Amino acid sequence: MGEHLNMLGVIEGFYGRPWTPAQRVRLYGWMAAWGMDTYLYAPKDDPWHRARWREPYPPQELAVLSELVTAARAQGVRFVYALAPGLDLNWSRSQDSAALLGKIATLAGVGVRDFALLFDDIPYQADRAAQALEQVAVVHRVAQFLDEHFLDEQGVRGLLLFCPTEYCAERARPDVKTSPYLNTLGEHLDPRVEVFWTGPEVVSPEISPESVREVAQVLRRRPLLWDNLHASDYTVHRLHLGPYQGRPLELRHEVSGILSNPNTPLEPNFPGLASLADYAAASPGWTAQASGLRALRDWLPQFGSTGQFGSAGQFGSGSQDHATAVTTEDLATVADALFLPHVTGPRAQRVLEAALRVIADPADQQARSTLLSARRRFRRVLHALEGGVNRDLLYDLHPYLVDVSEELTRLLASGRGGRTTFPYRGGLADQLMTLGWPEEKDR
Ligand code: GDL
Repeated sequence: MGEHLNMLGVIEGFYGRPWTPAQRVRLYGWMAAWGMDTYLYAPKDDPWHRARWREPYPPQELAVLSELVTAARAQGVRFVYALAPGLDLNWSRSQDSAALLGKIATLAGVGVRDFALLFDDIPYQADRAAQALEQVAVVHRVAQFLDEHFLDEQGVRGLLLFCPTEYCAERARPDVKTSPYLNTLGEHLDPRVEVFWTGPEVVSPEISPESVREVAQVLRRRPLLWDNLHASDYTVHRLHLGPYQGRPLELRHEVSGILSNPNTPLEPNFPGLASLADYAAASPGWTAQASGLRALRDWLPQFGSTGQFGSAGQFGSGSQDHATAVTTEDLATVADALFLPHVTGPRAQRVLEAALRVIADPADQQARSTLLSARRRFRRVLHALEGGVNRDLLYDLHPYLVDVSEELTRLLASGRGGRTTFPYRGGLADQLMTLGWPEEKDR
């Protein structure tokens, strides 16, 4: 993980469909290979994690968690269980504190030793300093409870992580430096408790060392980065396959660790997470672009291009038709199209420019061939997956690969007697998306 960070790993912390137990175990395998050491269990829509946090897990669900703790440990990955009681916790009610400690005790009972308390995305109280003090009281009560009952053999307490309600600069009022909420936390929260921070924004295109130093001063500790760079739960239009970008290497000295809260579908997280691990261990001269390409090269076997078919048996010969073998350049074209939240990659930009030229002049052969070549690459990736063994990856990428191919087909047909207008596909959200961008029409 490199000498800079105390913690490196993955948060299952998005809204929507949680990963399956099998997917999580698969993730732990990747993490072990990449030297990542921490997995935070915090799927927003596990009802027992957040909406119905007071209720105990049904035995079957608890058994699943217990197996995951063991599976993570077997790979050298620390399983941190997060509880998110903030939507309706009333700390002055003894029933609520009993429910909260009861929940922690149940998880500790199946082997969890590391916990997190999350207070993101909850209503603000009018008095934010008072809200911070109440959250501190909750965290300290849990810390005391763990100290009393669940120390390890060396008498050491596990990790206690905390996600504040002002978890990025854009949420701080009036600003990071003078926020009563953040200053209260800094002053009162046990210094051993790690505090999450997502950067200047919820999804931060860039995070500067200076911005983190500023919040570290207020919090009186280096924050733990909860990085939403690759998260996709706020849109169905994109996945994020780009590298870990927009974070200078020096940032590693300013944070206590980095945990990525990535794309909702698991499989497409391979390149982004591989690149994060690469960043964590990087030496000067490292570039995100080269890291992204390395990650895509490592991802290639999942597309059936390195003979795994033969050994897998199921699909016969292993002599995959050479013409359909996926290349790193094919994956780079797909990754550039589904790059990062605020930017597409250079290959996608070239396709977009060619598309504009084809619209202006349907006879522009050079532009047409750029579109045809891009479509060939998208289709090659799709066909390899269709015939491949990684069905989850096919299912996860299928809608995106088809979407781009279809649009390219439409553009190539335009001005050639082909059908130039399709019924609007995207429903209301897509139509709304074209509206109301007075300054950034081409976003
Ligand atoms: C958030 C949520 C997170 C979500 C992400 C992206 C934090 C601390 N909380 O605000 O659960 O996945 O945005 O939508 O980031």
